[in-house]
Amino acid sequence: MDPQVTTASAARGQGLEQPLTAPLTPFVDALPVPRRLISTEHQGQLTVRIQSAMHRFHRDLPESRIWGYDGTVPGTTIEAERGKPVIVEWRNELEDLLPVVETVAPKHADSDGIPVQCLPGLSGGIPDPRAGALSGHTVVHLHGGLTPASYDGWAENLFAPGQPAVFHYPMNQRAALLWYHDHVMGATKFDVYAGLAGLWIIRDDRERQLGLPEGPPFEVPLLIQDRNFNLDDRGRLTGQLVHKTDPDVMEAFAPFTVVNGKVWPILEVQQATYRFRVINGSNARTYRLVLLRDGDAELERVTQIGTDHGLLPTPVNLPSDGLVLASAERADLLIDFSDLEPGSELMLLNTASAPFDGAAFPAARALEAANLEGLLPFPQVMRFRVIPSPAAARITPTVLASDYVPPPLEELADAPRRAIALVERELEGQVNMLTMRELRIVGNDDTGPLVTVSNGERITRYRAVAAHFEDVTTFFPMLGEFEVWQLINLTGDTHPIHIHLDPFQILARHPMRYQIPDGGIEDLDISASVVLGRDPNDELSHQIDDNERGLKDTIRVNPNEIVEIAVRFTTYSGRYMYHCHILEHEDRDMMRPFVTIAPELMPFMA
Ligand SMILES: [Cu+2]
Repeated sequence: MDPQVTTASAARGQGLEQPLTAPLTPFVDALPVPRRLISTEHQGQLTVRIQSAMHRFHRDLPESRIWGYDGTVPGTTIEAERGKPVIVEWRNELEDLLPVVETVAPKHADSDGIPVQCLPGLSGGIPDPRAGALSGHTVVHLHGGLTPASYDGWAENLFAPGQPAVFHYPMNQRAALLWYHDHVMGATKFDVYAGLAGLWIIRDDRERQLGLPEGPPFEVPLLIQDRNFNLDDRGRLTGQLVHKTDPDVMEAFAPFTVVNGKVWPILEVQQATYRFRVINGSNARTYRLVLLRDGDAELERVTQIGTDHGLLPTPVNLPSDGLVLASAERADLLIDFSDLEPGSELMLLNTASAPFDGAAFPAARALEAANLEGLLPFPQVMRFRVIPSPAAARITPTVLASDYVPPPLEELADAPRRAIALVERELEGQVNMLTMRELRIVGNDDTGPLVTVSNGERITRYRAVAAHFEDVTTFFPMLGEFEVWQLINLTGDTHPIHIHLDPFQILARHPMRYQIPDGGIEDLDISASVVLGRDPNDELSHQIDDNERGLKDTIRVNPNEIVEIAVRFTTYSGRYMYHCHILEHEDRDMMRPFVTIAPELMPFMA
C-alpha cells in the first residue's frame, strides 16, 4: 500500500480533513498490549532489564533504535496487589549511546510557513553532539508510588550500565494505574522519549467487588505519547527518533501520536463494555480526547471511574469539551460498545493545540481540530472497530470509592500554607529557564523585590527564597499533617505539577491577573503583583472538572490562575521532589526538593 496516502482519504469515513498529508497510513497497525508481569506469580521478586533494542513504531516505518524496559516500548506492565511488596532488580544493560537525535531547528517555521515541529526530519537543525554522547546512566521513578525515599528514584542518584539497583516497593496503597520511567537530572526528556516508560497497575479488593474488568481482553491500557522521526536524503522516514525544538518553542511537540508504541493504531473490540487505563506519557503535549462515531462526538459513551490514584467516589461524565490529560495524568474509563453493530468504527481524536494553555475547543468541532499553528497537524489518536461477539452485560457501578472524602475544612484552617510561583525567565541566546519560586511571607518593612497577592483589601507580601533545584531546601512537611500549597502561574502556559509520595486533592482554582515589571524576573528574585479575580479578557473557565475531584498526583495549573491543593504526607520520611511534568520544563529547572519529617524529629531540626 502506498504510504503516501493522505490522512484525509484514509479517514474519509470519519469526515476528517487535514491540511497536511500524513506520511504514514493511520489505523493499519493493531494496538499492542504490553506484556504483563504479575508480581504474585513471582513471589514479589521481579527483574526488569533496561536494554537497547529495535522497535517498529508503524508498519511502514523501518525499525527504530530505542531504550526500553525489557527492551520494549512501552516496557512490561507490572501488576501488583495492594499490601504485597514488590522488589524489582532494575538491571541496567544499556550499552550504547542515546538512540535519539536531539536538535534545535534554526527557524520556527519552514519556507511554506509550516511550523517545523509539525514536520519530520531535522528541519535544518544539526544533531546536538552532547545529547548524542549520552551513555546509559539512568534512574527509575515509580510515578504515583508511596515509596520510601531511598527507592523513589532521586534524579541525581544514577545507576551506570552494569551497576545493580534493587528497589523495594511496599505497595501499601489503593489500586491505581501508576507508571515507571526514567528520571535523570537534566536528561529525563531524552530518556523517556527514547522509550524508558512502562505501566504499573495496583489491584485491590474494592475494585474486584465492583466487578471491573481485569486484564485482557476487556481491560486495555493506553499509553499515549508523541514521537517524531528523521528523514533520509531522499525525504523518506528512517525510523530514527528525533527530539526537535525550535527558537520559539522550547518543548518538543512531535507530530505522530503513538499509543502503546504504535502510530495511530486500531483496536478491534467486542460488543461489550471495555475498561481503558489511559495515561499521557508524552514529554510535553497535553491531549483533549474526544470519541467520534460517523463524525459526531459521543462523549456519553464514555464514563470515567478513576483518576491518578485510583477510583473516584462516583462515576463521572467527561468534561463537555473532552477528556484533558496533561503529561502524567491518568484516567480510568469505561467505554460501552455493546449497542454497536459489527463493523462500526469509532475514532479517538485530540483537540488540544500546543503549547496547551487551557483554551476551550468544543467537542462538536473535533473534526476541525487540525491546527498547524497549534502544532497539531494530525489530531487522530486511534480507531476502534466493533467485531461480532456474544452479548455482554454492561457494567454500571454507581458507587466507587468510599475510602476518602474532601479534606476537612477545620483541619485546613490552621494548616501550614506554602506558596510557589511558576515563572518563565527569557534568556538571550539560550533556552528559557522555568522555575518554581518558593515564596516566604515577609513583613511590611521588607522593601526588596516582592510578589504581592491582593485579595480585596488583604495584601500578602512574599519574597522568593528558592528557585533552582540546587537552592536551599525550604519545604519540610511534617508527616500526618495537612498542608495547603498554592501554585501561582505567572506564565502563559498550563503546567502539570506533580508531587512525589502521597496524593493530594484540589481545593480551588482561583482566577487572577498579574503584572511583572520590566526586569522583574531575576535569577532568584521576582517582582510581581497578583490580584485575585478574573481579568475581563480571560476566557478560561478556571473550573475544577468532576474528574479532578479524586486523589491526584499531577494537577494542571492554567494561566491566570492560582491552584490550591491539600496534601498530607503520611508514611515515609525523606527527601523527595516535586516538579512540572512537562519534561523539558522539569529538565530546565522546574523541579524542587522537599523533605518529609516525622513529628518527633522536628524538635531536633537545626
Ligand atoms: Cu511546566
